[in-house]
Amino acid sequence: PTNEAEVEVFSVPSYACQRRTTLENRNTVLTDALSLLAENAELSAEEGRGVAFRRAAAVLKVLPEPVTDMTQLRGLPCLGEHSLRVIKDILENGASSEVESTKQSERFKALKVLTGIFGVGAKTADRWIREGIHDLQQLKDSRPTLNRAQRAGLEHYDDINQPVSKAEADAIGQVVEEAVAAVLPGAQVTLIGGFRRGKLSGHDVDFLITHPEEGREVGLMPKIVSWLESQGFLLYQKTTRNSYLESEDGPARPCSNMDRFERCFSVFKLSEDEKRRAGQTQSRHASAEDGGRKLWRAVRVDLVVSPISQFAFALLGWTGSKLFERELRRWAGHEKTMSLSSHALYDGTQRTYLRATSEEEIFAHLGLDYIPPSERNA
Ligand code: 8DG
Ligand code: MN
Ligand code: MN
Repeated sequence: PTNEAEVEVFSVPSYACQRRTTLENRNTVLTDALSLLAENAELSAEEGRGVAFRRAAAVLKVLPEPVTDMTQLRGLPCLGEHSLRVIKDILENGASSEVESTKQSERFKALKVLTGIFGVGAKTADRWIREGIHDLQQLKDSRPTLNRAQRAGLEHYDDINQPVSKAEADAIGQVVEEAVAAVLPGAQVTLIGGFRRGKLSGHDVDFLITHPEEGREVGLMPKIVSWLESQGFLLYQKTTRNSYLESEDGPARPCSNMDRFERCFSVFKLSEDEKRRAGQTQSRHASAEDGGRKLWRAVRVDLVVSPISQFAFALLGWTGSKLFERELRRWAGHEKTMSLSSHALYDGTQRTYLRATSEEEIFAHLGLDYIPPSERNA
């Protein structure tokens, strides 16, 4: 649709879960700027501001053309005063002064470097910064007490901060398939997270594991982890019982099989061997040139086990994007009086749990058009 001035005017629904967001983005300059401000807010314990910037960026991601004029943004949802100011600055001056000064700021740079250590969150990074620690050398020199995750994070810092390719994700997928087949034949492995949404690289690789027979998945995670450990694939792992009660809000928790949902945060050792076996690199023999060259890399891998009865909810909940998930839950609560988690969907009006065996059914329960994973890149 066009207005009298022949300026393209776009119409966009307000919840990200009502929109189709592919990886094609005609406004990366603007969305990168807003994402950086979102990241800075999140790292500064300003979650509300972070979400506001994320929502604004997500609206720009679905526009079919690059924005060239502020009038094109009239009537669009989620664009607050602050985000509009940033966009205007970029359209008029080629850059946003706030974004540029944030990028240059010692605090932001330090927060990025320190939270780049696996196991270090914004709170720990902030404490270190207040103690005068701004980079990895200063951190190492100050000999702080680190937990096991942080020690692994520091040791494999460069690898973990290097993006994971789809080929590497697939090679790890083959190893996970092998592990699962060895400890529980019939169990199924599904790639989730960003790679399921079609991303070509990611910060980690995420897998969801289930078994078609309810209950067979109980105790599965420790077996998978033991197998991987015995084969030398794990540089670090921490398995947690599902933190359902602590982490999920609302009543979306069916009381049975609550403790069956387990997750494992790990650092995987991916060697050239696995990549080769996955058919991705030329077959080659070790040579003198390999002397001193590292023939493996560390990769962050997340594993989740769910009972088949909750599989659709887990699949939907772990495919992301994070903003898409947040918006689904907000839609459920605010528009439908329902409560959605990665375990269940509770209907507060009917006071009952709504069953689903597929993501399509969950969208239908929520009164939303089905959005496939490749269009959940909000
Ligand atoms: P990336 O790794 O390529 O950077 O992107 P991603 O795959 O989208 O991000 P992710 O950080 O690996 O998260 C994948 C999904 O998992 C995302 O939708 C959010 C979800 N997720 C967590 N932690 C938790 C949690 O504790 N509970 C639940 N239910 N979901 C979670 O990351
Ligand atoms: Mn991921
Ligand atoms: Mn993850």
